[in-house]
Amino acid sequence: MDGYERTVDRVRDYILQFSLDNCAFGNQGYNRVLLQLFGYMGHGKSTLINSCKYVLDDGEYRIYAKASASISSVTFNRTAYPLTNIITIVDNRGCSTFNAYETGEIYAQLGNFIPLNEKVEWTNNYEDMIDRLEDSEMDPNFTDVTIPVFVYSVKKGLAEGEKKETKEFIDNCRKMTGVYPIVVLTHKTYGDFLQAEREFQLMGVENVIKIENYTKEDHGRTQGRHKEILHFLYSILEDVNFQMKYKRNPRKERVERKKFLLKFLHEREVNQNL
Ligand SMILES: Nc1nc2c(ncn2[C@@H]2O[C@H](COP(=O)(O)OP(=O)(O)OP(=O)(O)O)[C@@H](O)[C@H]2O)c(=O)[nH]1
Ligand SMILES: [Mg+2]
Repeated sequence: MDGYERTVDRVRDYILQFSLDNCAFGNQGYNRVLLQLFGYMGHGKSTLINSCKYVLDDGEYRIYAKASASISSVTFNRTAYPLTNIITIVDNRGCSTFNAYETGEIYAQLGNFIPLNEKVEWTNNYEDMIDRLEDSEMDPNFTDVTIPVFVYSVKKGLAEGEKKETKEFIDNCRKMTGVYPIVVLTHKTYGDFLQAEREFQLMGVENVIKIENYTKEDHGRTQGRHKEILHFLYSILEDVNFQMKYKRNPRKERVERKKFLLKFLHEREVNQNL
């Protein structure tokens, strides 16, 4: 076994065996790490899930999350895929833009106010949203450490209009979850990933991962691609370890998130009626 294989196997084992119980103060009431994907349509969210499964399972390439080249959305449901006993990755419907319809829904998802495995609708209806928030109190979820993951293909490059909405969105994701989203740049050999990385760093993003996904058409294992995917998951767990070094209060965090969300929805409603 050469040095590379040893490293890959070691990192994979670390990820597979990761447990929140081993964090500085134990699990503090959390029992799952939830990687919540979002991004524009067709940028490689579903494909990223298949890449993660491929690398972690170390078997045949299988399609778990349906992915294809299309000008319209492929994914409409928010589906959860367990990667390990602790880590679950959640596919999402792609946004066409990041306006208040889409972002409101995503903030609610990030705060765990919306159940998993349901169809995602972008709605601007204030009463509907408030109803759903109230429903979520029936069975409140405050046991997930949620990590937002923004998937962006470098094929296109960020347009000026997109930069502004993306920056605002990234800031709000942080308010909603306490962490900056991790940015995963896909199609890295199809555009200027250095430029894209810089733009996201200027928006405050601390962790930008550059990958070339394994796809249905091209999934011949390469050392570089394996390492990139493992690095993505490993760096998330590093971040989780860091956050869990401090005392947390899951119930209180949920209340803070709810306040933020209610304020956002209220402001959105007011602006709409101007
Ligand atoms: N070459 C290459 N192709 C990719 C990469 N990531 C995704 N693709 C391809 O891009 C197309 C769209 O990928 P999806 O994973 O369906 O994108 P999505 O973000 O899930 O799209 P929606 O569900 O519609 O929002 C598919 O044909 C993928 O095979 C990548 O890193 N490199
Ligand atoms: Mg998809």
